[in-house]
Amino acid sequence: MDLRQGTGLRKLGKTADEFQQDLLSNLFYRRGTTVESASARDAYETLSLTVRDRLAERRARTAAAHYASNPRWVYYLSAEYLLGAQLEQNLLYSGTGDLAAEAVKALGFSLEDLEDLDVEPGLGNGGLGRLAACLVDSLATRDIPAVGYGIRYDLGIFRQIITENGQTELPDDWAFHGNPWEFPAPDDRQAVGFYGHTEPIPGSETRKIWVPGEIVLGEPSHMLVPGYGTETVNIVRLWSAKASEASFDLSRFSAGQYAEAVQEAVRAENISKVLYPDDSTELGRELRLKQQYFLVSCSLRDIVRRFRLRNEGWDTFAEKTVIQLNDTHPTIAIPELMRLLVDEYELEWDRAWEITRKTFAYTCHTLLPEALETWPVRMFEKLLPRHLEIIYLINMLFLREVEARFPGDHDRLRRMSIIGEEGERRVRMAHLAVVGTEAVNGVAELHSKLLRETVLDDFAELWPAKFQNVTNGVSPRRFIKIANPRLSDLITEGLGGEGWLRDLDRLAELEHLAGDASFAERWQSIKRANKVDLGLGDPDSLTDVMIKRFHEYKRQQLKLLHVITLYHRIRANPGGDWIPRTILFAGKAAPAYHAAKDIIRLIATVAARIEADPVVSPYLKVVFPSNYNVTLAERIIPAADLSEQISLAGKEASGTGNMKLALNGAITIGTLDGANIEIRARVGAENFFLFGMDAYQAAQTRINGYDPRHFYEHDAELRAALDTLASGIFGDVGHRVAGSLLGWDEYLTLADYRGYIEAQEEVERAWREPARWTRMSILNTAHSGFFSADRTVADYAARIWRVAPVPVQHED
Ligand code: GLS
Repeated sequence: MDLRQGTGLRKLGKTADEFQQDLLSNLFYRRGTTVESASARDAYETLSLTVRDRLAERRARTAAAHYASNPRWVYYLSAEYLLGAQLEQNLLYSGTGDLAAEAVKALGFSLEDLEDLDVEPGLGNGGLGRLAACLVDSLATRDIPAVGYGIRYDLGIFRQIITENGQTELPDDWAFHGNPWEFPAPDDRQAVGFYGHTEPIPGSETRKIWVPGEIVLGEPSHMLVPGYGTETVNIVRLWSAKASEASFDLSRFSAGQYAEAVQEAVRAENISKVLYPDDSTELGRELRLKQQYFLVSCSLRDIVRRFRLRNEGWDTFAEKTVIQLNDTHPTIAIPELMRLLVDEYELEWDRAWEITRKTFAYTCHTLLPEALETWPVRMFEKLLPRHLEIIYLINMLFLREVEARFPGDHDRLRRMSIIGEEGERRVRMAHLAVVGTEAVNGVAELHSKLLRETVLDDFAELWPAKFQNVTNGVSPRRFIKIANPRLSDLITEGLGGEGWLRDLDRLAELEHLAGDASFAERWQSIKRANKVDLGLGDPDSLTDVMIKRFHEYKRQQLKLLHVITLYHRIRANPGGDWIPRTILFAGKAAPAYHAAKDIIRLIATVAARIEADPVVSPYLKVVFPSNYNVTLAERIIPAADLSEQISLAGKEASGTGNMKLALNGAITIGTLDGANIEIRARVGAENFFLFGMDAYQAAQTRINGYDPRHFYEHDAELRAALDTLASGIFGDVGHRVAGSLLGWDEYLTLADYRGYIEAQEEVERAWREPARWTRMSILNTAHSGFFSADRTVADYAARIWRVAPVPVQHED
């Protein structure tokens, strides 16, 4: 199909000359400048537009194909997307990298210069947001009709600066220079209500009228999400809050009350002002709840609008629509869809409930009780009065169902209720999410199992078939092809083509090459070259990386105890045969999470002390680059030898950094937690450094009455490490961290210390045998194919979404 027919549009160029023509034309007509006066930013913007044009053309064909096939759609609702830098990805996916490199030369720039100007939209905190980005990539790659919905925060995750004083946070005005990848779509604007009251409708028991007290506009824009090796281009649609015209108070302005005149408008626009920078913890703030409802209300109206364009009856809605809730953040979508169907479209309650339940699916991303969102009933009542009424009715009918199954079991009713009655009454969003969906999944095998056995056990007993596992995955394009071009080229050569980038299981064929000395030598020299590029330490040292959010359960403090132990050992025997190590920490802590910020500060202080020590510094270097984000991860991961995945078992739902590192040939030292278990099962126990308690032992240790001092008293090296921390040489922060470990040690760090040190000794033994190490590294890559997000999406598509691909035709 030629969509240009009758539009007068020409085909976009395929040759270097034509690409250059397009670039120049964009420079003149869209950027309004000339070759002679083009700045680097002009060149960057122009190149981005030229690449985007090619994707836009595919997008038009995708939309036409979707329209023609009237498929079942996947709508992914997520409060976070960590999309990463766009230029390199879009060059790769549009196949224009070489043309672009040639063409920008004519403007006097290199592609690398321009890539440096490509700012990543930091619209997420960590793993959960990056997972959303990997899944939308794979949805497009698998030709599945899908839209990702999110919020376009003006300020993304804060920029972090690390000094010896720890972490400083600065605002991240990511779109300060504009965002060439985005298309505004003001015509699809939505109005969102908040506050107000409800009024009964005479003669109806279930329908109500909600009269909101505040109206905010949601204005969408979208980013293109191309598939790799296919024609599909899907979109992520992001909502910005805009005040309505009426909220500007002209009379106050005229009277000189400038601040008051815009007060209401500012309040409205604050909704999408900033991403809440917390991860894995509940944040009970009215503005956060407002953000959630804002996302949900705009997105559902958009979904309904798209559905109604086809003039089909509500009977086919759940057939044509599946809405995936990325964690509980968008769970208000359940009562919101009920409200739309019952109040606005006048469906009977039971029919609306049947449709709603069939439409939604919920992914849970945590086991930490403090991360399971609950909202005070009183806050809900004020902000979303109609939704609270709907939740009460859903809850009443649900508890009747439970009562019928388990008559007289009042404790069960109390446990399962959507409303928690202990202390202040609260709405339990995870319960609502389980009750209002057709499928619930965890993100790694252990996580899904623990959900069924602990956090959601009552629900799993009631509805066993509802509970599933879909193990997370990562994008092989971004995390090997783009991040590690040298290794990608070697793999492509070894496998005889690039097919592995769409079928990552094919990496298994590398197993045959693991014993080939010249292949192994090239493998090793690539790792070295990547370390040279990273430039953060001696490229011949063991590069030991712990890159992730800072959280006590992840146990950066355990890694720090290892650092201090090495420090003591080297000082005690300066002439020893020590293996030089570069230990790299990177990651952000939530600004209000003081214990995590203490750990950051302590690491920075210890790093400086080691650096200044002439005895230890030849062997041990601790580096902590600032502002860990997707872009920095893409530089660190290819250079890593050792991947630290040392959370307390039973706490990390999955982890995805663990997958990216293994894929790039880093060997994991880790506990039996999250997806580590599946990584170890695939790469082989002999290619993984295991230590520590498993989740059941950890739980039992707590039950038996854990005493961290016992370990302190019985392990001289551990005692020495903690004494050093507490000695005052690292200031108050050393005291506080040691105090928390010796006082209660929430995450059983001391209990796992000795096992961890022994596993690190095993690491060193393996490192002393380069051939063995390299073989382990190759086998890690070879057996990581399962962790492709393409497989994750295939699992969701087959078992949860039940959707089929819709191929998009090539250009004629
Ligand atoms: C998280 C989990 O903590 C990670 O283990 C998981 O890999 C990720 C994606 O499923 O989700 N949950 C969360 O709130 N932040 C995360 O990164």
